Amino acid sequence: TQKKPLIISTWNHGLPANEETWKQIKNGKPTLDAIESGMNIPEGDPNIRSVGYGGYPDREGKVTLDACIMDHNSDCGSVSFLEGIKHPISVAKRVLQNTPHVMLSGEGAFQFALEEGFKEENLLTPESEKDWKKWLEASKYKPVINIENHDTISMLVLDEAGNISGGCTTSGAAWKMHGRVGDSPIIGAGLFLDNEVGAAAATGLGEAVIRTAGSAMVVELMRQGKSPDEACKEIVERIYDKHKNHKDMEYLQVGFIAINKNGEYGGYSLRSGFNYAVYDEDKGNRMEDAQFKMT
Ligand code: SD4
Repeated sequence: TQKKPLIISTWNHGLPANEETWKQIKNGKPTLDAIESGMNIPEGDPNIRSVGYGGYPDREGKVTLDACIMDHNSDCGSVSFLEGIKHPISVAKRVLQNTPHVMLSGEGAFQFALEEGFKEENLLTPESEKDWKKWLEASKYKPVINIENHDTISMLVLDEAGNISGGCTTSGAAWKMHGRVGDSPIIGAGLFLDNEVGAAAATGLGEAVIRTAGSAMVVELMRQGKSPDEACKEIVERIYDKHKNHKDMEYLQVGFIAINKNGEYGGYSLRSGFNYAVYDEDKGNRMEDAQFKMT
């Protein structure tokens, strides 16, 4: 079986992202550029309310974005709490390539984006503004589980050279506090990889993923010999144990995807309803359902 390349992305919006990334890899584009182009699709789609343009705003009506990208050399770039820029994954890639740093945040990330030639845009669509005004009537923060089968898009790639890279992009939790940063831009939480072992990425309630260093742990479990499925399951079990008496439990959902160096992949979530898009030579681009702990 031909196991390379292999692309795996979270949720339904992973399908068009995988499609574009696959095409670019096959055309010989650098893997990071291919990841960027794939993830730009859900970022730019106003109907995807959990990523980029059209994403749900925070409680002040501001759309603030988190994203990161990481390559096989363990180089990474990340932006958090970024406003006014449609494609945070692209800014994250520039942080990786054009700065001595890993992470830029807020106003500084925005200024950097402008210097890199990105243009300021209003990311709050009329639909999201309407939903925000409706939310304001009660102003209750209660994250929705498996938000319309979207949430964060995380993508992991084993490329034709056998190298591993990945990315993650989101508008974060709807109606979050202004300034809230989730797991998605945090290397080790929303995304982690070690080119000698494999890669993992998360979706769901970022707070729970940060508390447990989720993606980094999945990679370490694979290093110890666990399969991607087993490693994702073990960290989800751990997150459940840590949260079963926690105030977040009521709306807690987390899901992980993982790949290893041998081209094996897997995923696991706390609650049912999590699926991911997988693209390989054998079976093409398709959705697969993750195993889960509870409904
Ligand atoms: C985050 N994992 O920021 C992301 C996506 C999300 O509820 O909105 N979760 O926590």
